[in-house]
Amino acid sequence: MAFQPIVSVRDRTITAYEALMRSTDQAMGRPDLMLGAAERLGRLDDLGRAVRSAVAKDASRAPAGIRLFVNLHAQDLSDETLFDPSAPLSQIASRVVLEITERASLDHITDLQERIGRLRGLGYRIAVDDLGAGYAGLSALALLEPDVVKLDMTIARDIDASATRQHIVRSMAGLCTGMKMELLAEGVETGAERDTLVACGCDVLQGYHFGRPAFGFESIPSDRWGPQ
Ligand code: G
Ligand code: MN
Repeated sequence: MAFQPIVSVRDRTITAYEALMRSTDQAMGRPDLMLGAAERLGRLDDLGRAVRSAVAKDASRAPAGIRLFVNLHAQDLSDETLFDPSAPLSQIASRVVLEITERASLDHITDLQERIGRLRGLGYRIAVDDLGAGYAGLSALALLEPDVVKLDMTIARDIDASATRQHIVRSMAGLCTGMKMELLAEGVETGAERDTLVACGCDVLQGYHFGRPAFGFESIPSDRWGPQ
């Protein structure tokens, strides 16, 4: 697994890392290629279990008190091992935020809300990933009542030059405050994007500007935080 930092700009601290699967196999260079192969081979459950075990193992090396964000495939929600209290990741559930992407179809999952409730019962928190990229964005909020909302990186891109996207983030920040959800913007690549997002009320950020996914828990270069 590679890990990418998630930061609070106001506090100038790393609050979490997102775990991202990586393969050394040239043909499997990107997660979507690995997921596609697993899907074709009928082995999505095996891949999901391997990812969750690997994260649980790496977590012992993560800085204390730091949360870990772990991506779920929609099909993982139908795998009983995800809900097993003795599974490796369940042991550290209180430190884990499970990301559910609205791009993955959640429609065909029976008892979705009951399943999410069971995950919360184990201590997991829930994030909606890539909000704003798919077709069902806001309905995913109503369906999952997530603890964390991750705005798709298309929202952050050049936001300093887009009054419209600034309005969207301000509105989302208000909505998230009202619903007691944490708002996070992904794909932050420049200082201008960082400063604009913070000014719009989104202080928890992730992106190449702060750190690329790396094999290990890397720190943030001190020049990335911007003006005090
Ligand atoms: O779907 P999800 O949000 O989990 O995808 C995260 C992906 O985005 C990872 O593969 C990661 O390498 C990539 N990523 C992370 N930060 C940035 C960024 O600042 N810019 C771009 N273009 N990609 C990023
Ligand atoms: Mn993600």
